[in-house]
Amino acid sequence: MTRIAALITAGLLAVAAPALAGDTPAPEGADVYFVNLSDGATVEAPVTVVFGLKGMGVAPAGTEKENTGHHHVLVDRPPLGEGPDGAEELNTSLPADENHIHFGGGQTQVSLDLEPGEHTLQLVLGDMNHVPHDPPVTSEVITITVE
Ligand SMILES: [Cu+2]
Repeated sequence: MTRIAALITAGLLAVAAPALAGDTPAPEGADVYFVNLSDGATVEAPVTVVFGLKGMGVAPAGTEKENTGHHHVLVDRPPLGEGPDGAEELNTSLPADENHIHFGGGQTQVSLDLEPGEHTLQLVLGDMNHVPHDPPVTSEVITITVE
């Protein structure tokens, strides 16, 4: 490949990448929030977490429908956009592991069996492909203490 062809290919990739993900729009005023927990709360395990959503609807993962998404709980990790991959994670499917719990069935609450101690929680809405919306619909990060 010539140098010029390589540059053109790289340019095309750079232009194409953002369109592949993170481009599901969220309506103005959309918000996700903790219904039953507040920052600094002390609770007992298992911890019931109820997800609140306004301005959008809940739909199972894989559902292509405007202004919908499914819930995720981020546990004990930096706020979305400040993880190891930085802002890149705003355009990427959320991983599925103990720090990123998906509710692809459209669930609106969970009972978390957290170890005693301090934990941080954040709610993040994801689109049909588990990618945050544009702009991302996220709650504040709360810190709770599990007794
Ligand atoms: Cu998901």
